Amino acid sequence: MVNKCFYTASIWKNYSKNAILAPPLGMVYLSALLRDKGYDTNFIDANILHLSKEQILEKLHVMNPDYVLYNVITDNLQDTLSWIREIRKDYNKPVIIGGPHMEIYPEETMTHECLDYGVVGDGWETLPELLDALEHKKDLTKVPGLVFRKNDKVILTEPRPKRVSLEEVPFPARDLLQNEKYDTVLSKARPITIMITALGCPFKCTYCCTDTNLRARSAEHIVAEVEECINTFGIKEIEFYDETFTVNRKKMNRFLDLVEEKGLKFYWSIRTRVDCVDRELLGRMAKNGCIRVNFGIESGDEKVLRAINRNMSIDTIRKAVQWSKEAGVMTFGFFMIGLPQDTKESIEKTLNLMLELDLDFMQLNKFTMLPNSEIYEAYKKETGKDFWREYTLGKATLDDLKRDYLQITDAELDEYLERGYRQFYYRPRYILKKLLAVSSFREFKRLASGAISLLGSRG
Ligand code: B12
Ligand code: SF4
Repeated sequence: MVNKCFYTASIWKNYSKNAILAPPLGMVYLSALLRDKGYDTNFIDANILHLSKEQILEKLHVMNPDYVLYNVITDNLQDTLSWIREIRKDYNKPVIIGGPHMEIYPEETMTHECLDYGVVGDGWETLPELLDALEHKKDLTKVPGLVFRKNDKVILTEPRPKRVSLEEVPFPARDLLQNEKYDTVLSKARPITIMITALGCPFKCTYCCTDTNLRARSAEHIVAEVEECINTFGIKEIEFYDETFTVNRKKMNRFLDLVEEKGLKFYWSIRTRVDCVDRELLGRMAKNGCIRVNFGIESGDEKVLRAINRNMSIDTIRKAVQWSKEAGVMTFGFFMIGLPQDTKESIEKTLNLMLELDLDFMQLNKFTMLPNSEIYEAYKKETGKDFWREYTLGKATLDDLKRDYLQITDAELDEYLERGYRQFYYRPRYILKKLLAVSSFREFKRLASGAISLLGSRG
């Protein structure tokens, strides 16, 4: 489910129905790792299979696992907990939880009695060590990166260093997935998959909570996974989901050399920053199957960009988009409104830039402070408020999240958001361009459903 605090109620309602249906990579990575270590592992993507609670329980009773594992991100914590509580009523085996949220509020999360063990941070070493300790009744306090309850006390062990790279673990267990079910409204060919070529990002934008320690894979290792996707799973399109795919130019050249040498035919898309591309690179990417570049543009106001530590000029943004168009690569821009430095004027600049760039697609979010980001830490210090802690403890819901640092109301932000989407996607020139570019009825249907998902009526 996509979270409503980032969108208006109507956009959220429609978007969450039509959201990107991406395989849960972290979980299939861990499944592959455990299988490699001799554990009998299975994985259910209840979301993609649209399973009801009863259907999940049915599957659990057939599989009969000793432990049930869940991934949690901050946004879906409350939903995940309520599912776990429901499932435990009928399948009461120990629950292990992990994911980005556990790194931020491990002890608070573990106060929920439906959880037994939490893996804090990287799971690569902690999860197998936890299972081994449970199997052999070893002392859990000796396992770094763990949180658990003992005699009603929450115990957090020493931190686990982040040292394992994605080259040291097996490729994700895509054989456990129904790959043909994954899709995005923008995909050109199915089946699709997603891939991560690096963990972390070397930049330090103040609103972001990504690990600043980049653990990147070599071009050879990435291409080996691409080959497995194509040859073993019949994948036709890959979305590279790491935040700054093109950050290392030398590696990009090697990656493209290998794709060329091996004659790999697949569509792909990436996410990156406008200051990490150039004309030549984009041209080569397009020749080798890249169909879309997703740029984090964020704001149309240089003052705001500087304040959030994104030191890039509007001109750099314009150039990156222009070069992509020249190369024949589709452009997707991410924008945010409601940053602490935003004013009505800066938001207007953002909406104007969005239109001026004439991107192929855009996503406009209401800025939401993420725990562990520089902005949130400063807000906490200044106000003494820690909303996400209260939320983790179950004492607040997402509806209690207030943007009290802004002179603009939430209702006004919603209006900007609705206007932004309407102005962008309802431009007659835009609609005509998109319709002319459609090559099949399937593509038309997808385009229409994508538009509807973004533009549904107020809910
Ligand atoms: C791919 C991706 C997506 C994809 C697909 C998600 C999916 N189905 O996997 C899409 C585009 C759908 C997506 C959407 C969103 N995402 Co996202 N996404 C990512 C991204 C880039 C990669 C995730 C990944 O596969 N990582 C690789 C694996 C190996 O790492 P991992 O998942 O962290 O798992 C490791 C540990 O956490 C741990 N672990 C994880 N799960 C478990 C479970 C158990 C049982 C155990 C023991 C251990 C464990 O072990 C793993 C190995 O070390 C991350 C950033 C990143 N680089 O990780 C953001 C990230 C997870 N997303 C994030 C956010 C905020 C969102 C959105 C809310 C954005 C939005 N505005 O809508 C939505 C929410 C969607 C939802 N409700 O699920 C945040 C979450 C922050 C947080 N505090 O929780 C992240 C961390 C990015 C960031 N830094 O801001 N996302
Ligand atoms: S916002 Fe993007 S570029 Fe900035 S630190 Fe986060 S991942 Fe890196």
